[in-house]
Amino acid sequence: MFRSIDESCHKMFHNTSPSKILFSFIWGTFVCLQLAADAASDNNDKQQQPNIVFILADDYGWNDAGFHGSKQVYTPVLDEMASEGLILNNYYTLPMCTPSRAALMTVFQNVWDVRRRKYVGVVNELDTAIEQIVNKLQSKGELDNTIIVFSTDNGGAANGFDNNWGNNFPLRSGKGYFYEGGTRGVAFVHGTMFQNRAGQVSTELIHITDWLPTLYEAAGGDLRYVSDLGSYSVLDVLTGKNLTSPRSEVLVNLNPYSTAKGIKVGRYKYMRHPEDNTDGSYDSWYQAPGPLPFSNETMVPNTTSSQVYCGDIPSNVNFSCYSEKSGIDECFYDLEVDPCEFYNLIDNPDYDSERQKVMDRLAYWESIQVEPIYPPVDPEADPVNFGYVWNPWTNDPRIPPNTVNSHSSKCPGGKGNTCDEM
Ligand SMILES: [Ca+2]
Repeated sequence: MFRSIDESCHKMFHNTSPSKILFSFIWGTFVCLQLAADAASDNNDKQQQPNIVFILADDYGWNDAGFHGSKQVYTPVLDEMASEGLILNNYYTLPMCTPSRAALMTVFQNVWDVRRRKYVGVVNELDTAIEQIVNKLQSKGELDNTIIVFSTDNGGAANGFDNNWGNNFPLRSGKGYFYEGGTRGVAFVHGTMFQNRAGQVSTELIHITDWLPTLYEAAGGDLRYVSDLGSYSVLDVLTGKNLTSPRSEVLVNLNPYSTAKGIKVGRYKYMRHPEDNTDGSYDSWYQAPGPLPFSNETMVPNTTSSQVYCGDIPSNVNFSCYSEKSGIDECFYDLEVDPCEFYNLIDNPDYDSERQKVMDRLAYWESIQVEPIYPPVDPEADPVNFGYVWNPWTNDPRIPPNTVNSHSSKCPGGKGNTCDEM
């Protein structure tokens, strides 16, 4: 893994201009991209542009980081970087799409422990790999001119879902669901550009789609070129220039092939069929299995402001996402007072007007929704025709050139199989 960084990104560390982005997909391989040629051409004063290292961790759970108070996962490097940088505590990803349905497993507690321990071990390897990236940047004198972004791609797959043992506790549910455990993600930024906010925790709303304009601006790009994406540059929030996020809402999902939908507007969140295409059996709260901690390692001492506290799971409330009034599986939460989604307010008349505002925003997004392109399965695309390599195979105008729509055969409407490759 380390060698591949060294080889593929050799140029990055020996050339200080223009800015480059290192995308690091942690469970996979490292890819180094020269992105900012456009940004460079916008930038007439030729000031030195930053390197950008974007670390996207797969299915990384809210409760799988020391800086969120995990007593089980040992991430000293991430914790140190997060404490030197700015923790993004109101950050949303997508829930991702339909995972394969595995039969419900009936296993004993010690099997859970073993699997959770394996997961924790992988996270610790991730932590070590990131230390190597940072050390390499430092040894090349590039660290001061580097922006490091750490983000999960969706919530952790908890309690055996997707055969995985991430953890989002106390957030509800996890990957594949619209609940907070599936969408509220782990993230921080690190770098001298953010030194005015070093050691702080941001509660401003940020979405994973905001990285493109944000990093484009950070690299000196002109935002007019990326203004029509439905996303926002939050660079001023990260640098401290303007602490108010331009974003006020997050569209969680609008599944055009079902009635599943979700939106968060300000402090309120509405969902209909938040289980989306899953079988709905992982919609609860899952404590990290096994002892706390697994080892004698010294955990990060003070993470009060970046943790979510909800107390014990209430025993006397109705957890279902269901409206008696409408007879529909729908729910409405006030995340500011109820970040763990215990109390469904969908039928509470005190929230009628707030709920209507949220529904109006959802209706707006539905009105401008574009039909997704899911061409029928084309056997000509089979890699067997191209020496077992995915390759462009068609001039179909619906498919952008030089793309490989490897998902089309697996995700026609998201039913059934997994289409989550990262
Ligand atoms: Ca993922």
